Amino acid sequence: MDNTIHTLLQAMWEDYLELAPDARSIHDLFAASNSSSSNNGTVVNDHIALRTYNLPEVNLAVIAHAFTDNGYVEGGEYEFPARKLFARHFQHPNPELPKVFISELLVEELSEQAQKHITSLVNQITPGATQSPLFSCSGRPWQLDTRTYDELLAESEYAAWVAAFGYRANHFTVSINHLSEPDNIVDLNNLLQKHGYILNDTGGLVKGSPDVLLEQSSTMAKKITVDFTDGRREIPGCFYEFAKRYPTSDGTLYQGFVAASADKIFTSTHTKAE
Ligand code: OOG
Ligand code: NI
Repeated sequence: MDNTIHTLLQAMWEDYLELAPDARSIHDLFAASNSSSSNNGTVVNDHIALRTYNLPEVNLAVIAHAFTDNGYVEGGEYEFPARKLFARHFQHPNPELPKVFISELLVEELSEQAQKHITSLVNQITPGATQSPLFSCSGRPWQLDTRTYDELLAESEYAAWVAAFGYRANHFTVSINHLSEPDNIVDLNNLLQKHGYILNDTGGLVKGSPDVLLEQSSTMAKKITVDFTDGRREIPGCFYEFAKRYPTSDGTLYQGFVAASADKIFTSTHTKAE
């Protein structure tokens, strides 16, 4: 495997474990149930996701660079008008590497006040910092106070999440296709709930269907302690997703995403029910 991308993905996984307190135990639950299969205890990661603002310094294309410089190519594009988001996915010719889903907030569609807040966050980034190959797991490159966070939150949960957490994977995704058991998403959701994990139920636990070639579910991000310039708060961090892909007409598994399902996965980091 390409060394640079391997290093980046490993660093992203380690950073993610800090912000998703349930991730290690969920990973180990599936690693254990897979240990007798040909996968030998490995949990295959279907994709990771990153979030950003569409300002030129940090937009989707800037964040994608670390991946496209290492062999990733652009896949589908997705629009979320109600959330004021645009996204693309990237995939690697090596099928063992996870897909990367990157979204950006259309900042010009927010209020003047929110635009000012976001511009002043982005202006704090050290020039050149985004060029670092590890920028995608560097966390928050700006200072943030609770008033700014609250004002952004009132307009956009996504805007506030990026302000609080910055640049890192907001989720990793267990590939159900590579599990020996459970082999279907309903049994997997039941198993997770039996172990006490809280799942995202926006629009039902299962997003998508075999008809759209992709079924997904996710945990709700647990609250973690975050430092602000004026104190600490408990706010939702990162979550875990589960995906089962179905074959297209040529017999290979569908590799894209489904906007209507993605729209519901975004709520996994929300502070309020939608
Ligand atoms: C991405 C939500 C969409 C998927 O797999 O459809 C998604 C996000 O929450 O940043 O992950
Ligand atoms: Ni996802």
